[in-house]
Amino acid sequence: MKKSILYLLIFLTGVSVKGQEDLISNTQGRETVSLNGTWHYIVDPYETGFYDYRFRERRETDGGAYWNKFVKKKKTDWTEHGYQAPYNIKVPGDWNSQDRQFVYYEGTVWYQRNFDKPEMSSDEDVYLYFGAVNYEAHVYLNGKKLGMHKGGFTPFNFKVPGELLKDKDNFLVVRVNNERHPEEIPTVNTDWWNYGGITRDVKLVMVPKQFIQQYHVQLNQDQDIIKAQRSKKYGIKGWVKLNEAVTDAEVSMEIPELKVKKRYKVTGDSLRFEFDVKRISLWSTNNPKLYDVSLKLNGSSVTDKIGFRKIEVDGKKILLNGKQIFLRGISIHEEIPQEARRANSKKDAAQLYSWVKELDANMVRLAHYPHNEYMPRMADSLGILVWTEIPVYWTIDFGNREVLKKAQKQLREMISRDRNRASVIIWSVGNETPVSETRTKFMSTLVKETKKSDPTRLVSAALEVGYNKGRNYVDDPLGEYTDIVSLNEYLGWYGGLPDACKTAQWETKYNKPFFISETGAGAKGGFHDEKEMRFSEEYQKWYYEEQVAMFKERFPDNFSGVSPWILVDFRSPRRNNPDYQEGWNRKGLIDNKGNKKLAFYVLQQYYKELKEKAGH
Ligand code: GCB
Repeated sequence: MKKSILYLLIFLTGVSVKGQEDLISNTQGRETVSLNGTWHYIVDPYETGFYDYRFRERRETDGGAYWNKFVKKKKTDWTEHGYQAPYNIKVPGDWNSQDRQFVYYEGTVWYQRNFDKPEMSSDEDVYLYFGAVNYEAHVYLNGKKLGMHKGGFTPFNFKVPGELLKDKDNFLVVRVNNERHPEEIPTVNTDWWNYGGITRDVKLVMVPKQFIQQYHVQLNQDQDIIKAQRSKKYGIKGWVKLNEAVTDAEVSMEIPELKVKKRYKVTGDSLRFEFDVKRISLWSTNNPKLYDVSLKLNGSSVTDKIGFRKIEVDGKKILLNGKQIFLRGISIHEEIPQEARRANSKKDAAQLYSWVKELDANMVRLAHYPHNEYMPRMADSLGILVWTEIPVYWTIDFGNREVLKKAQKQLREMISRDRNRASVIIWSVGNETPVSETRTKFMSTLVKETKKSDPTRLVSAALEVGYNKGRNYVDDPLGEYTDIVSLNEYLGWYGGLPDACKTAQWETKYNKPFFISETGAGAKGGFHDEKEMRFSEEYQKWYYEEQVAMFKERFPDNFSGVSPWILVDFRSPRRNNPDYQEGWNRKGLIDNKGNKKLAFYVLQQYYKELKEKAGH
């Protein structure tokens, strides 16, 4: 073997690579059959389909169990459940927006549909893949339970045992429950709507018995990117994880545009690789260049589009490809306000990003949970930087080890799904968690785990600001662990009036980039009055004017970006002012009918100026 090849190729057995072990990443680059469309449902607030009249779990073959199909053979046969029109429900989609009876519903709904066996060869397996189900999903096929998943915003899949799959009319049932619990993530208390249902795509994924389950292909983040640009020699580094251990198999990787064609021998269930290439057009906000990448195990392939970039912190600055970047951000909930529903499609993502682009933002904070995979994918192709986070929000049960495990699982699922997205530059481990020793231990464990699992990005968390007589400071001990110090501030809304910004002092004890992960004020779209009038568009405009002036004049030199709260009004059961809110958080720069409020233009102006100055 040539020395250069030896250098390029490190094949190791049993290398432990970090990911959510059983998740199949990048289903968009694989052979799939969609199970989206019209399903049937049963609303089951008493969970009769799951428990018998003694409230014991029903046995698998129990005819009263809602996962079992009832076939009437003679007149005397009877049942007390069934799936048929007009009990139709759209998948993907939250149930709340599909029928008035569901608006506030929190409980169990059973979903059902039939499907035929997809065309596949005898050496293939089928997996059932769910983009997300909020919150708890129990999945049954032809009367057998395939598995259970908790966590409303991350994907999961179950292998379908070959013997279970029939050629025609496979009877698929999902028991979905969206009740809130103190020991779950998020916990009982949030400032967003608890949309229930199968909220994201469902598909069958056909893969060979042995296949590439996950992979990571990215620039070696240890290299000096300026030097690499000068010498036109870039290191690419990553790993491949297989669904099971193999002996003496071959993994190949191709990036045709970069003339990369590599072959690796693999024994075990993973391999790491590292090689150099000449001339890469680096991915950036100005140049969202994506390369076709294909990975093959024994001839069966998964394909992706990957951008290569380096994101790092240098003292007080954030650098993208070695150049300082200011994050002109905007926070987003995964909602289409005009229809008071969860966003769930490519079209919805395009709608949200068209507003982001109009604002001249270069970054989004996808709050407060991982959004649909369409969001980071589209950000990749639009050149928008992404902050994505897990719903460790407010008062999680930090002392509970089981809760920590649930947070770690959601974190792994988020990272496993999105680690190949160049746009994703920040993993966030939570939002406004109240400072205590127990909480800091919990949160710092998540930060450390994130860094171990993916050292190619920055890690943060939205912290709270301490106010003391005009002096605003950040001394949350979690700031020791994060790469950038981010905080949510509402000076002029929750505290004082907007002109308090004129004299506010800002300090942080951390010599790290300083990021405002939220700032905002409420305004009902179309309501005009004097600027002192709360909830008027004028008040919100005033708030933004004062905030922007403060950013320009009074912020510390490590100020590296801001993602105001929030792009559009969103539903929240906590917001019950009958004149202005009626169940909506009104801090959107765009109202729930899609109309821009006055403050939109203040932020837009600020971002235009910043863009002109920076040239990107
Ligand atoms: C916050 C929270 C966010 C709320 C927002 C508000 O600090 O992080 O989830 O929606 O304030 O509107 O009060």
